[in-house]
This record gives sequence, C-alpha cells and structure tokens, in this order.
Amino acid sequence: MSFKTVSVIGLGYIGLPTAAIIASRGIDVIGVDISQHTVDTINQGKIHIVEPDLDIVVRSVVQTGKLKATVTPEPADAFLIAVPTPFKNDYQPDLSYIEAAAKLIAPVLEKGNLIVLESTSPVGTTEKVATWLAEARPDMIFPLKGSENADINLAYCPERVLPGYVLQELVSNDRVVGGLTAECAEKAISLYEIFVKGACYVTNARTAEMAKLAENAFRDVNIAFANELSLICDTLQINVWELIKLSNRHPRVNILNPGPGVGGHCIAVDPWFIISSDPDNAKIIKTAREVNDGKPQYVVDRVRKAADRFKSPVIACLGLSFKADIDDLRESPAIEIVEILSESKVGQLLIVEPNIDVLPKSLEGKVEYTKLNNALDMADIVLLLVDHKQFLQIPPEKLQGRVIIDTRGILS
Ligand code: SAJ
Repeated sequence: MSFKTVSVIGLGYIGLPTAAIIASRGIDVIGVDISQHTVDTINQGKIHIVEPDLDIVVRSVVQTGKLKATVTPEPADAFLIAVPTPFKNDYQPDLSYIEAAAKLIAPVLEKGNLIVLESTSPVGTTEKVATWLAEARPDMIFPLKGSENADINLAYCPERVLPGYVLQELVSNDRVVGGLTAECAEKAISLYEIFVKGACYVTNARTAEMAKLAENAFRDVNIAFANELSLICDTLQINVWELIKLSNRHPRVNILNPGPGVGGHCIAVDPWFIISSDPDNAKIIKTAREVNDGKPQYVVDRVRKAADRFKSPVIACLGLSFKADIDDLRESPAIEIVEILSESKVGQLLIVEPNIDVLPKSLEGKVEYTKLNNALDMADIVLLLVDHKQFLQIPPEKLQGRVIIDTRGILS
C-alpha cells in the first residue's frame, strides 16, 4: 500500500513527533487536534510541548508545507490515532477520547483507508473502534470478527518511546503491529516501514494491545520490587543503594532503582488496564501499583519525623518533575510529596526545579520557588526528589550539617 497523505489524530507527546517524522519523509501529513491553540501553534512552525529537537523538525516540515494542522479532519490514505487514554476515578479506563477520534474521522473515510490506533488501550479496544466506525458508516465493511475483504483496514501499534528520546526512539525502536486481520497488519507495516528502522513484528490486535500493557506493567512491578526493598532496608538499617549495587553483580540480577514513587502518564496508569480486565488474576500487578503509590506518603512520614527535631524547619525540596532532566510534571510523586508537606504545614518549603519557570498552580502561594544554592544555604533538611543533572554535582560541603533525605540515592 502506498501513502500520499497520512492524517494523525491527536497532536500531543506522541502524535506530534510522529506526524513530524512522517512529514520529514516527504509524505503530506494532516495533523488533527481538538485544541485550536495547538493547531495554531503548530501551523506557525512552533511546538506546545517540550521534547529535544522536536521544534527543529516541526519548523522544517511546516515550512515545506508537508505538515499542516487542523481541527477538522480531511480525507487521507491512512489515519493514525494518538489520543490520551486516562483512567477514571475507579481506575477503569476512559476510552472517550478514542471513541471521539473514531467518530471524528468516520465521515471522511474512503474505501481502502488504513486506520492505526497507537493510544495505550485495554485489550479489545481496536475491536471496539471497528464497532464504533461500523455504526457511524453503515455503508462500509469493517474488519469485524476478522472478516477479510473489508473496505477499511484497522490495526493496533503501540507507541513505545521514552520521553526525552522520542525522535530517536520513534525511528530506532522495534514495533509490534497487530491487525484485526492479516491484511490489516500487512498494510499497517507498510506505513511504519516509511520511518521505522527497527523491526516490525506482526501479530493480532489483542496481543499487540496486551504487549504494550505488559511492557509498562513489567517495569512497574520491577520498580515496586526496588521500592519495597528500600522500605525493608530502612527497617533493617541497610543502605539500599549499596545493597542493589552488590546484588546486581550477580549475572542474572538487575534490580531497578527505588525512588519517591512512580510518575508519568504511562507506567503509573497502564497496569490498571490489565487489572480492570482481569482483577482476579492480576495480583502482583495490583500490589506493585499499591507499593509504588504508597511511596510518596512514606517519604512524607520520613520528612515529618526529621522535621520534629527543629523548631521552625526549613526544607529544601530538590526536583518536581516525574523523572530526571525533563519538565513533565504529570502524575509526579515529587509534586504529591510537596503538596502533602505543604498542606500539613511541616515547615518552610523551598522548591528547586531547574526545568520549569513557574510553579504548578497547586503549589502557588504555598511554597517558595528558589535557586539551588539559596535553598541549600537556608535548609535544615535537604529532600532530594529527582535526580536532575544539576543535583548530581552538589559538593558534599554544601550538605554538611543538614539532614539529608535522598529518595534517589545520588547525594554523597
Ligand atoms: N523509576 C524509578 N526507578 C527506576 C526507573 C524509573 O523509580 O529504576 C520511575 C521514574 O522516576 C518515573 C517512573 O518510574 O517516575 C517512570 O519512568 P520511566 O523512565 O520508567 O518510564 P516513562 O514513563 O518515562 O516511559 C515508559 C517507557 N516504558 C518502559 O520503559 C517499559 C516508555 O518506553 C513508554 O513508551 C512510555 O512509558 C509510554 O508512553 O508508555
């Protein structure tokens, strides 16, 4: 199958880089987003998210006319859906964005089109997309129940890129492509072959959906193991970082790093899609979620205990983002910890976050935003929350006489 025009639905952290990369391969890309602000920003050759080098690629493909953004879908040879899939209050997946995207493109679909869902989704979602589309377009045949000879090809191909390395990983990572039929998968592969240098593996849509969830749940479970070890080591008065370094000298052991909790919009969310699909069997996966979600409160309790030793404690909180050297604050355990500390009025909180210019709204007026040196000079307690590169270089003398609570194991 050849592609003259590709439409990407959802121009966020995944959709925009994907649209830009495909456009950079000489294909006309129509980016569709419900936000007029996002569309206007992109059409000016600018970006609304932070990701290294993305601004350069977007500027170039907008200038050459290969990428244009719009709020109204247009006909295309292929449609790639990259919209969010959050969970609701009860941890059940919220598929409303995917359903809305399917209904948005339904009117412009033409015979022979390919649709690929990239959003992280519970097993069975691609089949649901086919059902929604079939309802919206009764004049067309969709690959429901594996029926061959459909008018539209539908596949699932999860994104697997690491924030901060998106442009490299979009090209170099292997992809898992699951079709509702073998023909659907084959057509989807021909789309990915345009820009992916990694291998593309063919499977069915349900397996591809589960592969993505399994990858992130695997990481979550492994981080939970490290976090649980950190609690046990505190009880037994063992340095967990030294312990992990030594255990990892075993040829078949690779323990991950404990931290203040697991953040971001993927690993802290996706395992719930497995749990909601099979709650009776997803026992380790659920426990891992609970262990990781419990870590922020554990850190708070440690800070409160340390603060009890001071009359009016000053606490330097180093880092707010969900992991090192990015500006992304979504689901950040560091924010959760600072919020709880500020609500419980533990002491004066000085916040250092080199990757942002303004404090998030939830902390405005409650904490003081300052520079690293100032925070270290004033602090009784230094609470290290994120292993940003700026904090790796803190000289030991700057920490002398302070109580150190290092959730990432980087301070000497
Ligand atoms: N973390 C630890 N200890 C570790 C590793 C991570 O506490 O040893 C914490 C981080 O600080 C962070 C959270 O876990 O708060 C998640 O960070 P991450 O770097 O593990 O992952 P993400 O969320 O940035 O990206 C993940 C990746 N998935 C896997 O590595 C299996 C990425 O490839 C996916 O594309 C992405 O989720 C996604 O979009 O699903």
